[in-house]
Amino acid sequence: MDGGRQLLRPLDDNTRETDMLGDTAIEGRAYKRIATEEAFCPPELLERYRRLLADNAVDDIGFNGMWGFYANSSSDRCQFIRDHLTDVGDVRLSHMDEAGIDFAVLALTSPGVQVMTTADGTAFATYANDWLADAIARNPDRFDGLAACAPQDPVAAAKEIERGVTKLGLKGVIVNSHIQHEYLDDQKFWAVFEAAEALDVPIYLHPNSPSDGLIKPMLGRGLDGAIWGFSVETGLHVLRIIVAGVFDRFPKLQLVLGHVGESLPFTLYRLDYMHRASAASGRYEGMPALKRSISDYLRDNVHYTNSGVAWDPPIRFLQETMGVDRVMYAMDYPYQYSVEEVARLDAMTIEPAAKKAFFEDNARKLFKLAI
Ligand code: 1DF
Ligand code: MN
Repeated sequence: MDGGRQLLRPLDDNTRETDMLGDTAIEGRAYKRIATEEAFCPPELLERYRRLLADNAVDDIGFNGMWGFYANSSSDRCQFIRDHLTDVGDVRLSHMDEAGIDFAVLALTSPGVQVMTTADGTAFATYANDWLADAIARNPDRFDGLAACAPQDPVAAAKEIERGVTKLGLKGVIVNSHIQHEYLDDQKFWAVFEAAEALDVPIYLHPNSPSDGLIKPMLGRGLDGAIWGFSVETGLHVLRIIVAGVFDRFPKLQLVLGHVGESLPFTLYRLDYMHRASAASGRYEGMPALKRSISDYLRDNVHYTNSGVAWDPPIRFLQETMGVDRVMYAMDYPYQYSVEEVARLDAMTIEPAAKKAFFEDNARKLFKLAI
């Protein structure tokens, strides 16, 4: 029994009739729609993944499972993903038009170059950023993008971030979570944070499959992917970064988390309580006392997108806990291309100003978009 109250259910609850669809023209709309977690893949990357898989060259259970599927399966889903990841031209633009997406911030699909050798990853990041800059130059009124980098060589990664931002005009950095089972809280990677903070651009900490130490119990029930494992991996990654004291060292640094904060906002109270208790007791060498609480860093050093979640209760909760000015729209194209989800989000029960902040203003400000 629900005590007479109508309980909220995802998917079916706020399904609206198709008359909600079709609000795609910009004229007369109260806001532009800027989508901020939109994946692409140069055909050459797909080829590289196929070769790495055939050679069994990557020591990463998650990569081999995920890209063994996406690169080679003939299922409709995989065909669709491959065709649309590699297109940054007419088909993508027509899908954006169909869904009423005015502008997309593009990022190299997960795990990008992070599974390659250090030399190959460093070289490929440069290639991918040039490829992306070309795509943006062909449609500058529709696309901007984030710079890929290979944190395997943190100093080279920092240089590529600088080139991407200052020479190519890219608007931030994409890191697809773990780097060959290592995490950015390790000080050897901090040149990446230093570059992003100095250039005043955000780092989108996008999911990857869980690292080998984390993935095994997820595999037997298919829970390693975007359904759940991605959030466990990426939520863990951002907590490692916070707990290590990265934001005490880089107080102006901004990260972006998708998927309504990879479920972390719901646990804020307990994170703060237990962090305070554990840090004060000196229980863990790797958990030093910090200047502020975990929720402070999550509120002041992280922006959020709804990517993959077209449901207003968690989005409203995120706005309530993190601030209306920190929550942005993302579709997660082509992994979750859904015109109907745009209508659901248009119909959210939030103030018009908060809706405009969500769809348009926050992304423009954070990524310093010229549109
Ligand atoms: C999936 C989703 C795969 C996302 C991704 O990278 C990815 C998926 C290979 O649905 O399997 O980036 N995503 O961001 O939601
Ligand atoms: Mn994504």
